[in-house]
Amino acid sequence: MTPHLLEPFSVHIDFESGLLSPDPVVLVRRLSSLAGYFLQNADTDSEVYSVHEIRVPAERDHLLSSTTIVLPGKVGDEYYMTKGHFHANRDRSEIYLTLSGEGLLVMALENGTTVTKEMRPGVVNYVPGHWAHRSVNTGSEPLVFYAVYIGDAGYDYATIAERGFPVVVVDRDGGPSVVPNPRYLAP
Ligand code: S6P
Ligand code: ZN
Repeated sequence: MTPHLLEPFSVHIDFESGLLSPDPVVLVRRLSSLAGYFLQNADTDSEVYSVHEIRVPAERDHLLSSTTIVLPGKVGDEYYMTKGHFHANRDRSEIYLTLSGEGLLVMALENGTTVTKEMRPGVVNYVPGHWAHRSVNTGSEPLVFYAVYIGDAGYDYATIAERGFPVVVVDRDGGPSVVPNPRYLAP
């Protein structure tokens, strides 16, 4: 397919809030849309995170990018986090640049191998293809990061929804601890 020929454009990102202007596509995830992702059930429908995506066609020749704002909070002792996904086109890689807040980026291969990296302002995390990725806010302020990914990366949420991640990030004595996920279904 011939890629769309776009006009060059610019977007402003507020590094503190993660908000974009002009006119991003905004997706808000609340606890009700994350049922089954946390070990415990939530008794509210609070917002957990939002994604603010720059409008570009989802094609191989373009770079999609977005900010994600993960709010501070916990369900039980588990920190607020994104759903997490593999890319539908598994080999598509991605870059995360943290703009504010602090957290952990949990990455896992389908065979269960897991790597966890710190997210803090100024840190670039490289997520190679084939690694599922989930961002966890371990701080008391919003975790804000900018992600850039190959336009046709796509999303496979189903594998994580069914199997979970091999580890979960929980509050132990006031700080984050990465522990095995008792509900993980190994391949
Ligand atoms: C897209 C990229 C991010 C996430 C966002 C929300 O490839 O990894 O923009 O979509 O951080 O996470 P999730 O797992 O709900 O899509
Ligand atoms: Zn991704």
